[in-house]
Order: sequence, then C-alpha cells, then structure tokens
Amino acid sequence: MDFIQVDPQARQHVALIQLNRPKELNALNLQLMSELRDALRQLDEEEHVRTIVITGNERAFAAGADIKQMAGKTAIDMLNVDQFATWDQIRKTKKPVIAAVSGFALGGGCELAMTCDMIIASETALFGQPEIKIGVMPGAGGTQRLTKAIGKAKAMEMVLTGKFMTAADAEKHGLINRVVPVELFLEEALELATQVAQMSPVAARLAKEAVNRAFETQLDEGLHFERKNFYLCFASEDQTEGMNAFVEKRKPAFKGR
Ligand code: CO8
Repeated sequence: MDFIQVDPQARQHVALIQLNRPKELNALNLQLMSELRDALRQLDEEEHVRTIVITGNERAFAAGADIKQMAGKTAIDMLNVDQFATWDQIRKTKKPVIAAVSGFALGGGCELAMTCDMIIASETALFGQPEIKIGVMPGAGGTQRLTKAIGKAKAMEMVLTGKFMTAADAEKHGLINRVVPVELFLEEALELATQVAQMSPVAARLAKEAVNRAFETQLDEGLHFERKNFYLCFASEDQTEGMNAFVEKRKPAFKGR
C-alpha cells in the first residue's frame, strides 16, 4: 500500500486506516481509492475486526479527488475509468465505519467522510464541496448525502458557492456526530469505535444496513443522476479551464461553455 496505512488492531476489535499522501493533502487519486477499497474489503472479512476508523492527519482528512489526475480528462475518459465502481464497493462495507476528520474534508474528501457511518471532527475541521470553483460539481455522493444531512438551503449554498462549513456548524446542522479538541479527534473516534465493537457484530451489521435502507433507494437514483451530470461537466471548456487554473495556481476565467 503506497497511499494508506492499515493497523488491523489499533484497539481491541477496531481497525484503523490512515490516508497517507500528506504533501498532497491526501488528494484521492485512483490508486489511493483502490487501496482503500481493498483494505476495507479485507478488514470486512477479518473476524477479529468489528469496527473500522478512517482518518487522515491533523491538516487534512482529504482535500478532494486528485485534480491533477483529472484535469486533462474528457467525459468519456471519466465514464470509461468508472472510478465510482470503487466508491460503490467502499460504501458496501458491512462493518460500521467511522471517519475521524481534522483539517480539510473537501470535495471527494467530504464525500468520503459522508460515506462513513459516523463522523468525529476536530475543531479545525472544514467541510466543503468546492468543485464549482474548478468548473465541475460533486460526483461521489455530495449532492445527495450533504442535502440529506444538512437540508437543501445549506447544501445548495455550499455546492453553489464552494463555501466551507466549520466543524462547529457541521455539528449544529447534523453533518457530524461531534467536535472535539484537535489533539483528541482520533482518540474520540477510536473510543466510539470501541463502544460499537462491544455490541453484537451481527446486530451492528444488520442495524447499519437498516439505517442505510432509510434512504437507499432514493440514494441510488440520486447517485446515478449526479454521476451523469458530473461526467457531463467534463464535456465543458469550463472544466478544463477550472482544473488547469488550479494546477497553474491562477484564477479561472469561466465562459459558460
Ligand atoms: N488535488 C490535487 N492536488 C491537491 C488537491 C487536490 N484536490 N488539493 C491540494 N492539492 C495539492 C496542491 O496542489 C499542493 O501541491 P503543490 O505543493 O505540489 O503545489 C499541495 O496539495 C498543498 O496544497 P496548497 O498549497 O493549495 O495548500 P493551501 O493550504 O494553500 O490550500 C486548500 C489548501 C484550500 C485545500 C487548496 O489546496 C485547495 O483548494 N484544494 C483543492 C480543493 C478542491 O477543489 N477539492 C475538490 C476537488 S474535485 C473533487 O473532489 C470531485 C469529487 C467527485 C469525484 C470523486 C472521484 C474520486
């Protein structure tokens, strides 16, 4: 594993996965996502593991999908790569998964945190869907999960302006479970994972499935719709301009085509 570190026994019955591309603020490239999928699949099968914590580092949980990797892609390239197959496998993890978030949780990083079952955040955590600023839109569930978590008005504002939400506001609006001081965010997540790990693993799995079922049918349709529109963004000049501007560290000049 190049971009993640796995400790299958961080605590009794609790595994820890750390995203590990610190220089790139844990930007989620295709390899990292495949490694994460493989690790979750393996931990899901290991009998001694009952709950899983995913974390980044103090500065960043993940600053989104890897813009440098996506910048030159066409809509058809994106469709053919089908990276969301990996995301679908991740969301099908049977054991409870907790995100321990500090610093940036942006774009795909925010979406990854929301794909987990619970989120513990440090007081420095910032959540956002800033894709609009680089000429695209959320593609890994952001338009669906954020809207369900914090409601239409707040979600619409975040998705249309790219504005970040602080950990305190994220707690207030129901996006996360709780905020703790930065030195405690991982400890708190491991503690919560340990609590869940003391329950019946069978009941925990079934209960997780049932809670997710509360919105799953709608979610499937919503995700499908979101993906089509996300791919369509890659047919625009604005996507090329937006992502190139990020890579070249300048302001984008969007033209509406
Ligand atoms: N992709 C690639 N590289 C990144 C990313 C990213 N998302 N975020 C940061 N980096 C890199 C920077 O380019 C920089 O690298 P270098 O040192 O080589 O120039 C390094 O990480 C450090 O970043 P900054 O110097 O920019 O650090 P700052 O503290 O000045 O700024 C920010 C931090 C505000 C987080 C800034 O880096 C930023 O705006 N990042 C991009 C955030 C963003 O737009 N995220 C959304 C990406 S699109 C997306 O997620 C689509 C999701 C749907 C599909 C999911 C499929 C996987």
